[in-house]
Order: sequence, then structure tokens, then C-alpha cells
Amino acid sequence: MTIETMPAPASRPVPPGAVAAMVAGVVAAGVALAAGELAAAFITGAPSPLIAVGAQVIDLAPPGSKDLMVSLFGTNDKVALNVVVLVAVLLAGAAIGLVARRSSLLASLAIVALVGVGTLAALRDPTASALNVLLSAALQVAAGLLALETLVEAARPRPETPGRPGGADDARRGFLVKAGALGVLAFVGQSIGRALVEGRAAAAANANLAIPGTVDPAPSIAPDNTFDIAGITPLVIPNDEFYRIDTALVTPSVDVATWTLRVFGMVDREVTLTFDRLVELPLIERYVTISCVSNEVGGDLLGNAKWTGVRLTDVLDMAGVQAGATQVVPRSVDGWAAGFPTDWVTAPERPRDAMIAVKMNGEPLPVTHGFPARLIVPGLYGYVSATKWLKEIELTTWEAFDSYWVPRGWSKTGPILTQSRIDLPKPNALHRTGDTIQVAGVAWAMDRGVSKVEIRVDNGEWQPATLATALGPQTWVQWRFAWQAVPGRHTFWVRATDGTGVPQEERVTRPDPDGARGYHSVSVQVD
Ligand SMILES: Nc1nc2c(c(=O)[nH]1)N[C@H]1C(S)=C(S)[C@@H](COP(=O)(O)O)O[C@H]1N2
Ligand SMILES: [Mo]
Repeated sequence: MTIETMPAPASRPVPPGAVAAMVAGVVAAGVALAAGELAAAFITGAPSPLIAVGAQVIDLAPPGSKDLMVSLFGTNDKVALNVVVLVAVLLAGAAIGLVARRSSLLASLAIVALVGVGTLAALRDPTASALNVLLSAALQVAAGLLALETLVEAARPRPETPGRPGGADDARRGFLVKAGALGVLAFVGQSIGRALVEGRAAAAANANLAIPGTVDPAPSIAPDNTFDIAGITPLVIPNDEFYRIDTALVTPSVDVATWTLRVFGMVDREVTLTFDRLVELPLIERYVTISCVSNEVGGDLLGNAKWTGVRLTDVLDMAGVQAGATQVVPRSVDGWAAGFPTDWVTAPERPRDAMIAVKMNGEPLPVTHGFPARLIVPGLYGYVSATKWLKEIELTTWEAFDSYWVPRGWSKTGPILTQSRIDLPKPNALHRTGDTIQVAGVAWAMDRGVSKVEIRVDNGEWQPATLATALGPQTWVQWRFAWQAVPGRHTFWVRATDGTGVPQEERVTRPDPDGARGYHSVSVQVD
């Protein structure tokens, strides 16, 4: 008996090579992901598994991980998170491909498990419907299994057919064509799904909004409110340049026709308002500067806009706030919550005109800034007050609830600190001896107002800057200071004093837990 005559075990086909198997697994995982993204676009209540996993990562980040959380999810953090999750899924796919060389049953189970992780995360999304999440899961499993099966089969080495040289090359080419085609399909499907989901939010916000006229308009901006200096921060930030911070990995899309605002908890009667009923209440218009607590000294996570909306107290009065309801908790459609002291907005001796805003700089709220309604509370950082995509307002006690960022290491109270920023000159700019250097920027102490801004050059005396006329205590104010350049390297320092006479704190602190302290400075070179 010779080796050649030994029958090959029929039940055990030759496994594909390791590399081909990994490619097959990665592509299969990608195909399953694409199915999830497309399902998210076409089936309501079936959120994208990729995004749902990202959201859980954010949610489950341990309270101690302050460093991670200091950046409070600007756009870049979200992209990075998405990429990390995506890479993790594709790596899992590669592992599944290796498993598939030994046992197709185990590999199938691994695909089910991988989809299961995304499904569990999606089920925790407040906009999810369990049935549709399961439907999406079934589609993902089916697509993933089909892709894996097809590719593993195609990757098996073919025995060389006598008289037909090049059979192995043909097989390899066949595998590559199939893997490439499925990979492209997965990429295109995923992109289309994601674009449709983002497009839905924009489309919802383009719906025709009937917002009545304002009964209490903001005073118009006068020439003395601004300085005509190129490069200084504009007094009002246009909507498309306004900073954006939130935990939402996809912009929530709200159908204004079915949107309601519910006020409940420690109230005499629960109130539910449709959008039309809400804007029947008197509309006020105010310039208010809002700021993120994560703003670093000299940073740009703040902005001033003209907000139009309904006084929060008008809505609270409809519900009748009960004695002892010491905390207002505004929640969003995606389950995010702020929380602030009730008396911050109800104190009659200090009318702050907190509002449920429906317009920003005269336009309906942009989707990224909370369409169709958000809260604007003068004097408080966004994370404790400025709920976007507002859905409900709960009245409770101060002790009964901690809002989203509090267990994650941020202060429970969030009054905006007095701060100032140098916009000009730009850091390390070159100047000539004898030039008049225009030093200019903005200063803010929302709620208290700014009474004074001072500049120090190097280790000199503090000297007063010239202030523009502030729009009011709830907005930032522009300032400027002219300096005759002398040779050398020079540093400008700025500090503001609030309307109660208290100067900005010099001691430097991190943004967490309650806002960054310290003076902003800019250095220049004079030749
Ligand atoms: N629904 C929701 N609203 C939110 C947040 C959020 O994560 N989710 N972040 C808050 C924070 S931390 C800030 S600083 C402001 C930012 O508002 P903007 O994006 O309109 O500038 O929104 C607040 N409202
Ligand atoms: Mo923030």
C-alpha cells in the first residue's frame, strides 16, 4: 500500500490558509456590521449596533476615568471612539475566521455572539424597540454567516486537477474577487446606512416650523457693543461655527409633529405640551453666552447667541412646582440629563429668564444644537443645564438624583467661572519695535457681568483694558488694549473682575471638577 492510494477523509475538507481565513472573517464581520447600519436606516427603533456599543463604552467608563472624560466628547473624540469600536469588531472577525478553519459551528456561534454584543447595547438605547432590534440582529447574523460561509468555501485550496495547471491560482483569484466584492459591498452599505441616519435628523429639522413672533425681543446690537478689530471673537457666533459638545454619537432626529415636552415629578399637575402648544406661550429673545465646563483657559468651548424661546418659569408655573422640589432635571430624547437648583431659575429677586429655546440666532434650532427645543440657563455650565433635544423636565429633590456628569467626577453645582481670553495678537506672532500691538479678546462672568479687564505685560503692573458695552450680564464682552512694542520676547496676561468686584482666580486648575481657573497669556516676539 502506497501513500497515494490512501483515501482522503471525505468528511474533513482541506481548511483554508490562515491569512485567507482571517480575511474571510474580517469581511464577514464587515458585512454583518453593514447589515446593522442599513437596518438602522430603514427600521425605526433599531439603532446602529456600532454606535450603540460606543454609547455603552461612554456610559460604562468608570467614574474615576476623569482624564478620558475631560474632553467631554467633541467631534474628534466621537470619530476616535467609532474607529476603536470598528477596529475591535474587525479584529474579532479575523479571530472568527481562524476559528472557521477548524469548526464552522464554533465560528457561526462566534458570529452570533459578536452580533449579540451589539444587540445588547442597542437594546439599552432609549429610542430602541426590542422587536426591531432583534429583527436587525437576525439580519446581521444571516448576512455575516452567509458571507463567512461563502468566503471560507472559496478559500479552500483546490487539489491540482491533472491536465489543468494553474487551478490553484484560479481558486486564489476567485477567493480574492469574492472577498473584495463583499468587502466593497460592506463598506458601501455601511456608508449608505450611516448617511441615511444622519440625513434623517437634518430632514426632520427642515420640516416647516410655525413659530409665532417674539413678544419680548432682545435689544438690537449697537455700534458700541463691538470693536472693529480684525481677528477678535465676534460678539455673536454664527450657528455653523458655534461649538458643539454632547455625548450623542448620532445626532438625535426628532419629529416635531409628534414631539412633546412632559413636566412631571413634584408638581401639582403633570403637563404635556406639543410643540405648537409650547410656542403659543409668550416668546422671549435674549443674548446668552453658554460655556462648556471642559473649556481650558484660552479655549473656545463657549459661544454667544441670540436665543428665542419660552420662559422656563411659564412652563413650570403651568405644572405648579411643589414646595421641596429643589432640583430641576431636564432630560433629552436620548436619555441624557442635566440638573440644577430650582431656585436658580425661580428666584423672583433675580429673574434670569432661563428658557426653553426653539431658535438660535433667528433660525429654528439646528439639529446639532438640540432641535426642536433645548434649555438655556444663564450663568450655569452646559453640562448641568443646557439639555438639547429636550424631552421632559422632572421636578425632584437635590438629593434624589445626580445628573449625567456628576457620577463621572464633575461637580454637582456648575456656576460659570469668571474668565477672560486673549484673541490677539496670535501666539508667537512677529512684531517690529515701535509697532502698536493691538491686544484684544473677550471676558465673561455670566450672571454677574464683567466690571473690569486688566492686562499685564511681562512682570509689569496690571493696566486697565478698554471694554466694549456689554449686551448684558449674561454675555461675554469684548476688550482691547494697545501696547507700544519694545524689542524682545513679551508675554501678555489678562484677568477679568466680575460685576460684584471679585477678580478671576489666578490659581491654575484643571477643568474638572468645576471649571478651569488661571490667567490666559500670549507671548510674542518683537525685533
Ligand atoms: N442631550 C444633550 N444635551 C446636552 C449635552 C449632551 O451631552 N446631551 N451636553 C451639554 C453640554 S456638556 C454642553 S457644554 C452644551 C453644549 O451645547 P452646544 O453643543 O449647543 O454648544 O450642551 C449640553 N446639552
Ligand atoms: Mo459641556
